[in-house]
Amino acid sequence: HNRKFFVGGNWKMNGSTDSISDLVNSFNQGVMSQSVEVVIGAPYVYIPLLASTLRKDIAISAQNCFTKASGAYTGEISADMLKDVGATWVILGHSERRSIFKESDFFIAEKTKYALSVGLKVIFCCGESLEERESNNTMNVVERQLEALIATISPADYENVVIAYEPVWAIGTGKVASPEQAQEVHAHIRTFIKERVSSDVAQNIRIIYGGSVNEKNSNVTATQTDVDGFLVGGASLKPSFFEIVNV
Ligand code: G2H
Repeated sequence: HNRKFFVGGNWKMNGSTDSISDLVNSFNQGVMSQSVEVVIGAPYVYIPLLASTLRKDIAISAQNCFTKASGAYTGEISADMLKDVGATWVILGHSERRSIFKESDFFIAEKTKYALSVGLKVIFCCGESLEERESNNTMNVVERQLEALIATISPADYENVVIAYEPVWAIGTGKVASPEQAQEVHAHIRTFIKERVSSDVAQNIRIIYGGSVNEKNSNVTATQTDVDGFLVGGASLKPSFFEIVNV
């Protein structure tokens, strides 16, 4: 396969003009020692700051967007607006959006479809909770989340999609999934996509792992066959993020 390694940073609702400027300075001096695609997911309001200061070989992502271009949707941000201010990616379906903001599989699929239609690329997140894993429902949950996407976008769209597998029990908890646990679900996702979309899409789509990834635990997981990169939360807010970029 020729899947380019992908490392996304998800800053979540963190940062200030000062702290982000410092981080950008550090990232701008970092050396990328391998062929890798790097994307930073920033809070909406800091996207213009990144667009004007961040090195151009790191792309900018938002962490959410809505399903319409404009209109009477108080408080929402459109994919069109994100593109306008310099984002080229958007993270959709993060478990925090699913659980805290009650976003449904269908809504996330609709957001994905709309974002792709305006030319944004999408990091589509899926993953099970601890309760779901313990009741042996990991694969059912991930399949259900992907099924909504598969029913909504077309096979050609997957070229602009990266799937992030993020087990909820591993998010921000310090409990990283073992390399074997990640590989097992990633392989399952790839097979599911082969069956439900095509072998071509399955072969080419990047499936990245997220959940307590840091510069100390990323190296073994990175070598797993079906792990094509990472989505990094807490550890993307520090200069050492570049150690994961170069894993
Ligand atoms: C999972 C991840 C980034 P963290 O949410 O999306 O965050 O690395 O802090 O667990």
